[in-house]
Amino acid sequence: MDHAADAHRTDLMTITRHVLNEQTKHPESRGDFTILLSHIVLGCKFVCSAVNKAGLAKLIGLAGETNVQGEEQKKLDVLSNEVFINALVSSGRTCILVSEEDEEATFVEPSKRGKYCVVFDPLDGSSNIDCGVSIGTIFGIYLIKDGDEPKLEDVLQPGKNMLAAGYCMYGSSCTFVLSTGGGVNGFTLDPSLGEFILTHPDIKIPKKGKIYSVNEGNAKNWDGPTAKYVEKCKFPTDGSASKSLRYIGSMVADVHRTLLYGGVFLYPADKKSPNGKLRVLYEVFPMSFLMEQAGGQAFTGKQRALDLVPEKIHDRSPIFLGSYDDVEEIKALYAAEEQK
Ligand code: AFP
Repeated sequence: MDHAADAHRTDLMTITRHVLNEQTKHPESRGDFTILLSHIVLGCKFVCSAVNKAGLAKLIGLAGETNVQGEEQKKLDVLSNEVFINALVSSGRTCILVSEEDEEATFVEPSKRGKYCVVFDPLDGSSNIDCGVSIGTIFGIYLIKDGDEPKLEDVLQPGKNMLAAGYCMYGSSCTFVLSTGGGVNGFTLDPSLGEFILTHPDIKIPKKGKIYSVNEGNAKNWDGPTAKYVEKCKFPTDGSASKSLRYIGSMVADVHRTLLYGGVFLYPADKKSPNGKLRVLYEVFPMSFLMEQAGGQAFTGKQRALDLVPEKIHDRSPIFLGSYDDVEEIKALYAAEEQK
């Protein structure tokens, strides 16, 4: 038996080890962020297990339906929200939580409060659950601005103030992608160990991609620059090859592919939805943060996405994110439109 090789195989960079390593770069750190993150990771493992068992456990279905035992069943997105709220509150490190599922922000009771604000979508892409398409959890973390008393303004900060952002994708494997502001790392859940292992260190998005990702069914309502860009993807005039279209309709899956393969993901404004569809705090900001950290860009059609200042917790914004050069092209089309 080759013990040396075995030892090497067990020298795994788990997510906890990775975050503890990062923590040593901040001597003033007392480990609060590490504790918060371990609670988020636990929530993701729980949701991953629930998603995997969904068909069997009959977790899928309308909230309020009853199962054979006469117990009330919960929809997966409702269950996931409860999982994350509980995990975040019990970490003792949070003060305000904003969830896609809850109309109002949750202010953590004083005895359990910490200094972090977490914005999250517990199960994004949930309309895809019934057909087994990849779905995910998206989150962003802010530090409370000042003082001890948390206020709504603490979560109405521009995305560039986020300390960390990430997502967990529940797909053919369970993948956790995280940035704490020093690049992007990807971890894959080893189900036999119950641990996320570093499998994609220092992810960098290709500078230019061959894929565009958009719901083309909305094309008749698009503005000029979006329509021109998609036309260029299909019928390039500079002699380059046409881009491929890939659209899952589940943001985590579409953004994950964009991050790894390059290209652009867009959910633009249109005549029916002048602010687009995606939510600023827990969709646009975390994904824009990751894109920039991976060397890409994120643009709203008017400005850098991370410069936006949300007015309300569920605000929406158009978004174009992905490879640096591809987003640069989109920016040029919007700039040309402005000059008309
Ligand atoms: P659901 O959570 O309702 O499935 O919406 C998913 C989502 O918010 C995001 O994950 C997708 O990128 C986007 O909506 C897809 O929207 P369209 O169905 O309008 O293309």
